[in-house]
Amino acid sequence: MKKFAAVLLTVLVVGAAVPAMAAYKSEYKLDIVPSITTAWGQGAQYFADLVRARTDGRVNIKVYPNAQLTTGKQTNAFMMLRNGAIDFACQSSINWSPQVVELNLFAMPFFVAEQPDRYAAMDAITGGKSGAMLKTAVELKGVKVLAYGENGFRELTNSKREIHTPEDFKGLKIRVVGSKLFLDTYKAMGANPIAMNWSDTMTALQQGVVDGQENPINTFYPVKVYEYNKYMLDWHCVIDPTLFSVNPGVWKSFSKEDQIIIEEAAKEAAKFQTALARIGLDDGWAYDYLAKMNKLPEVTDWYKELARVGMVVTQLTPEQTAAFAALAKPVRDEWYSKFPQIMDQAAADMAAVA
Ligand code: X2X
Repeated sequence: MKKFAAVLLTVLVVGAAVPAMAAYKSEYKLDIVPSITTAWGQGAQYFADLVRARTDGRVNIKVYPNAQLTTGKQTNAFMMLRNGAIDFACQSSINWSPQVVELNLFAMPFFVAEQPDRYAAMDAITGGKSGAMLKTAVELKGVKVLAYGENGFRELTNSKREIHTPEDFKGLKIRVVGSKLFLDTYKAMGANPIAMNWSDTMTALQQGVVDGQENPINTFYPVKVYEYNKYMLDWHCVIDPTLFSVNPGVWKSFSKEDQIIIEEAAKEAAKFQTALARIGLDDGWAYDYLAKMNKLPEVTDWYKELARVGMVVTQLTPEQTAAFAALAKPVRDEWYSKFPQIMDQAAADMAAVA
């Protein structure tokens, strides 16, 4: 009886100290675009698993792959997350760039790629002042950001030929995400870009509606793009981070304790995802990091693996890259004027580690 009274007292005291909180949902929906088997998907799943384990199941996040929650319309994800139709997301900067113009920064052609160490440059942005400014830009539009993960540097694949010069681009129909900057860039470089959802892309490649697509190796390899596209241009033209994020109302409904757990889990999962996105491409820390976690993926040497599945990988000389960059320059100049402060800060952040 004494014990019961003590418990009751604790409940009353603790109850009085904690403001009334909305009940937790039985499931929180997390949106991603590609399959679970990608680095992107693995990182998102790891986040959900960490949160479930560390909250003793209080916060049950379910990952919905293949853009199920947006019925394929990946560029609607930001609006749906903001209005609460989606609770959590791990989303590419590209898919949010129609709503948050500053996120186009990562898709500026060769902006990150032209740095001496492209991965260090990326980390300098996401971990630096410009990354904080971008986070603020997203939050002002109504979505809470938990961490930056990574989809990766985007390489171009096609079914027709090796590409060395803009001339080789002529007439190639390239699927791009529904983002104006991608359409502008590919047009300027001489290709024929077609905006399309990722969910429709495999069929389009299969039926020859498009000749090619651009995505990180980690994202296109699991869905076997190499069965339709033999050629890959390894030019690292642009990169996209992912943003681990949550609807602000959902966020506020969590206890302080759970918020701390969720934020920490997002940071760890984002790092895991980034390692998976880079392993075999940037062999430094990613390999050691994943080995230590006992989570090395099957493929740890992408160039060997792409050759094994029959892809011809083309790398450009600096002069050849410069020819593409020169054509894309007017596009970069035009888009720079839409968010010059963040561009300047990102350039400074990258220069500091160059
Ligand atoms: O649609 C794409 O190309 C993908 C999967 O990379 C994104 O969602 C940005």
